[in-house]
Amino acid sequence: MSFSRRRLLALALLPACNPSRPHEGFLGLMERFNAQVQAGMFRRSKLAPEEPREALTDPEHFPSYKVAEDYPEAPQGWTVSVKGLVAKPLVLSLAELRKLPRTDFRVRHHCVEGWSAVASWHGVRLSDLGRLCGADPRAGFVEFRSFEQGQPEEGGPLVRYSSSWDRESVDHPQTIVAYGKNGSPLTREEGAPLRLYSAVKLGYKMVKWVDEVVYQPMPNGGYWEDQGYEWFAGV
Ligand SMILES: Nc1nc2c(c(=O)[nH]1)N[C@H]1C(S)=C(S)[C@@H](COP(=O)(O)O)O[C@H]1N2
Ligand SMILES: [Mo]
Repeated sequence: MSFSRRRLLALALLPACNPSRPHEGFLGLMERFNAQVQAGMFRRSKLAPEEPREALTDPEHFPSYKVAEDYPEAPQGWTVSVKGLVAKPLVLSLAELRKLPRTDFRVRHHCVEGWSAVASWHGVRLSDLGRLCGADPRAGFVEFRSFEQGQPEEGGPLVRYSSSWDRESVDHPQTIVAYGKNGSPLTREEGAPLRLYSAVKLGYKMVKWVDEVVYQPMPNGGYWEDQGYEWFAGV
């Protein structure tokens, strides 16, 4: 889908949504229809183009996002757990993740706010993690949870940043849990120690500061999805 069309979709959905119940009513119906159309057009084997080295965005000009007041710091002894509808739940340290097969790609990032930028990313394919933990084929969705917390409504409760994904996009060869960017370990701003990165979704689906990956039979929303952002958000 072209960038302008994606932006149109987002714009068409956002302002008209009732923020308290963004996925109900006619727009909710349209969004479910949209998600199905997008899922139907999605091809697991279709790779996003690799960008040439010259296309790399000066890292200083690659924006950095957060919903907490400060960029969160990983707790002592941080691990990521991979669980839910799986045969063998996993709890992995960064050192253990680094021992798993590594995937690298250089692709363009698209934020719903209209900017795009290029970086290279490396980490472990979700499809490899899914095989390692014996993820059940009935788990059609995966929720990624962050240890970062934000406050969607002023004065309201703190909630963890999260996003739930369709399994096909999770198992795409260009979807990884990344521990490095542009050849170096992630910085705190970039989501250290671990973040989701993918060539097939808009920026807000790629959860930074991840500590839980949960295979599920049903989808959930997410930090921005619950505020009216499109759920499928394919690129
Ligand atoms: N935990 C967390 N993950 C997040 C966000 C966030 O605010 N908190 N912002 C999202 C958005 S909107 C984008 S565009 C990308 C930006 O990644 P970057 O900050 O490394 O550029 O992270 C996504 N993941
Ligand atoms: Mo974004």
